Parts: sequence; C-alpha cells; structure tokens
Amino acid sequence: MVQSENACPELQSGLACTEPASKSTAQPGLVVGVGGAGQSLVTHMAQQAVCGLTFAVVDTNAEALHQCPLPRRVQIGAQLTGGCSAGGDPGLGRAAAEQDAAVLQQLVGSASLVFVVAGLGGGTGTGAAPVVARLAREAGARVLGLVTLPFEWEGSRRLAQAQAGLEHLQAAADGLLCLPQQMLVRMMAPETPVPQAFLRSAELLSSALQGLARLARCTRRFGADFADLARVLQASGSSSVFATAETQGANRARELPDRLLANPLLAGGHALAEATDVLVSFAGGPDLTVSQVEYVMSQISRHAERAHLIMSVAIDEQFTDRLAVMLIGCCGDAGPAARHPMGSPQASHAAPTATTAAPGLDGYLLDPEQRERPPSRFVAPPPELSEAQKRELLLRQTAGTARRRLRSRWHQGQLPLEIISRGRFEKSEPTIYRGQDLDVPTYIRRGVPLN
Ligand SMILES: Nc1nc2c(ncn2[C@@H]2O[C@H](COP(=O)(O)OP(=O)(O)OP(=O)(O)O)[C@@H](O)[C@H]2O)c(=O)[nH]1
Ligand SMILES: [Mg+2]
Repeated sequence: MVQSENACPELQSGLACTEPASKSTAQPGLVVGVGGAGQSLVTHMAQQAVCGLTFAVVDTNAEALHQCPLPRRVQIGAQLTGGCSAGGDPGLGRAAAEQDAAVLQQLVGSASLVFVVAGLGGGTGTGAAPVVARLAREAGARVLGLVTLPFEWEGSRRLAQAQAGLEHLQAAADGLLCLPQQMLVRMMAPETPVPQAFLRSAELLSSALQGLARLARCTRRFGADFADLARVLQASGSSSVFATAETQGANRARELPDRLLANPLLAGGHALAEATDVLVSFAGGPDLTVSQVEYVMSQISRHAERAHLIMSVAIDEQFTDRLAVMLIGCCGDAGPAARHPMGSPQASHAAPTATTAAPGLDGYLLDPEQRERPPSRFVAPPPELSEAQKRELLLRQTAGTARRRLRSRWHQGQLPLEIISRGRFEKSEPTIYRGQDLDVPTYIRRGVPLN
C-alpha cells in the first residue's frame, strides 16, 4: 500500500498509488528506504534536500511506518506479519515484498533511476530490498543499492544474513555501494552512543547519494557515465571505499584533496593503495578549469598508483565557485559481479560494461586503455564449493590431522642418553631437593623422552 500524508492513517494493502505510472512523467529519481534502517537513512537523506530526488519508505512494520515523517510510505506483507516486523527473517521479508509486488511496482514504476536503501542483516530490508530492486529494473529503471552491513557485535548470524542479502541485491541492481558499519567503530570514540554511530552512517550514505545522483543524472557531463559507475560498483561489492568532499572559493581545488583524504573511510589515502579501479566524479560550475581538475586528480593518483582511474566531470551552474568530488575505489575482486554479470537473467536492460561503454568516452578518461591490470594483492575469495565438496574437504582435513597425530606418536622415541659425567658440577656438592639431584637436567630426572 502506498500511504500519503493525507491518506487514511490506518495502513492497508492496496491503496491507490499517489504517483503517476507513466514514464513520460518520469520522476527525476526515487530513493526507497526498505526496513527500519532504510527508513531512518532515507529520512535523513530527505532532509538534505538533494534536488531532483523523491523519497519513499517500505516496511512490514506498520507502527514504524506511522512514525516515519515521509509522506510516501508503503506497508508490505500485512497478511504475513500482521503489521509486525519480519523478526529478523529475510525469507519473510522477501515473501512480504512478493506478496505486495503489485503495489511496489506502482511505487517504482514511473522512476527512471531508483536508489534502494537498506540496513542489511534484519528481515525486511535484507529480504525485500532485492525484490524492490528487481521490480524497478523490470520496469526499466536504473537501480543502485546503498546499504549498510551490521556491526560485528550484532553477531555472526546477522552478518551472514547481510552477506547473503548483499549478493541478492547485487544481482538485482546495477550496482551497489556498501558501508560496513563496523568501519565506523575505528572512526569514533569508544564512548560514542549507538544513535550517533547510526547518524554518521546516514551522513556518509547521504553524501554518497548526492554524488551518485549527480553522476547518474547530470546531462552536462564529460567522461565516465552511469555504465562506468555501475561497473565499478558491481565489481566492488562490500569491498568498496567511498568518500565525498566539497570546497568553495578561489582555493577550492587546492583544499579539496586534503578534505577528501581526511575522510576516515579512506584512512588518509591508504585505503586506495590496493584499489584497482578508482572512479572520481567532479561536480563544478562553468568556471571549473582544467588545471583544477588536473591538480585534484594528480593528488588522488599519488595514493592510488595501481588503480585504473576513471573520471567524470559534471557541470552545473549551481556549482559556480564550488567544487564537489565523489570518489569510489574498488579492489577489482570481480567476485559477485562475475557471478552475477549485468546481463544476468534479472537484468532486463543491463547497462553496458566499460568495454562496451558509450563510444567517445575515451577522450575524457585519464587512462582510457583497458590495459592489463597488475595482479591484485588482495586475498582471493574462497572458492565456491557444493555441499558435497565441502564435506569431502572437511573429511580429508580431519583425516589428515588424525594421521599427523598418529604419525607423531609412532615416531616418538627415546634418545639413549646416560649421565657419564656431572660436568662442572662434578666436584661440587650435589644440590639435593626432595631426594632429587637438581644438577641433573630435568628431562633426564623425569625420564621425558626426546625425539
Ligand atoms: N544506520 C543505521 N543502521 C541501522 C539502524 N537500525 C538498524 N540498523 C542496522 O540495520 C540492520 C537491520 O536492522 P533493521 O533495518 O532494523 O531491520 P529490518 O530490515 O527492519 O528487519 P526486521 O525488523 O527484522 O523486519 C541492523 O542489523 C543494523 O546493523 C538505523 O537506525 N541506522
Ligand atoms: Mg524492522
């Protein structure tokens, strides 16, 4: 059900969607928060007044929806959960979304660009976000995910659920940007209250949303486009790093790299050292100069020597005398991307990869050649094994350990040592304690066999 501020406060499934369904009246961009974290993240994003975007939230939890200040609220799975949350069960979250797929289709149907926002690890966001993404793509929208992963202290089950949800969302969307919330721990003082940490997540993802929206939508843009963005985001999975910075005034280009690298997610630039792809998206006014871009790029490339740099410049009158940069780095583990390439069955209109990207881009790319990349020093992802293969591997390992233990017992022997002399203690009085001569080595006194 889609709920507007004026609609009946009683949330019911099947209310008419308040948005037009026609693509000719396409919304500039729709941001959909799914689940509890999705709601609070999107509420924060909506307060940042990102132009050209509209906001909506989707949840199983009717009470949480009632408290959400945004006008466009959609309750899903009322018949399955009775208006409660999915209780941490992503299967239930997914079923809830499937049950109300028609309403969700109405919600996303007229958007050309959809951002799906969720905190992964619980039930609704983890299960329903991939369904929302899939429906949006099927309706012809370009879809990007913006998600968080749980803190480690939330437990291994949540982390595993989040990881599975991440892969589903990655398969359903054109790309996603992921913020592992555990990274916030090292950015904050130990006594930081949890709501403060959540607020920091919201700020980081809000600024990423602004950068992504600019890159995806700006018509006066040079260089990398949505296809490049999608490729970098698809390849990065949970291993991407991102940062945004904005400066103003005559010194804006000089100040920008420092401000960007001060972002704790970049760890002073160290996080870029291993990156194989770095996308740098500029937003500037018509007064943006070549030397300003060159300076910022030269500073970034000093920290990302191994990376393939991809650049995009968006020109917007509102950025006159201002400069904003969004940086996304990934470590080139094509992992889930390779497993779910953009031409996957779910992809109804897969965006082209960089090699098939729009002709004419090359002139703007700093490194347009698809040169061979240096081998990554990242630890390779574990191989994908079937259950039977895992069992066999486990059996072999266990058998190996047992054999090693047995072998070491068989080879245990005793060296034929005999005390013939007490060495320099020969002439001295023996040190007898509880009937034992302490000048005799302990292993001999105790009869410990040596190999
Ligand atoms: N940044 C941020 N993260 C949150 C917030 N609430 C929860 N999270 C994170 O998001 C994960 C999922 O929690 P929720 O969004 O509450 O779960 P849900 O999707 O509503 O799922 P159910 O309540 O089980 O139906 C948690 O494990 C947290 O890591 C929040 O307000 N802000
Ligand atoms: Mg919830």
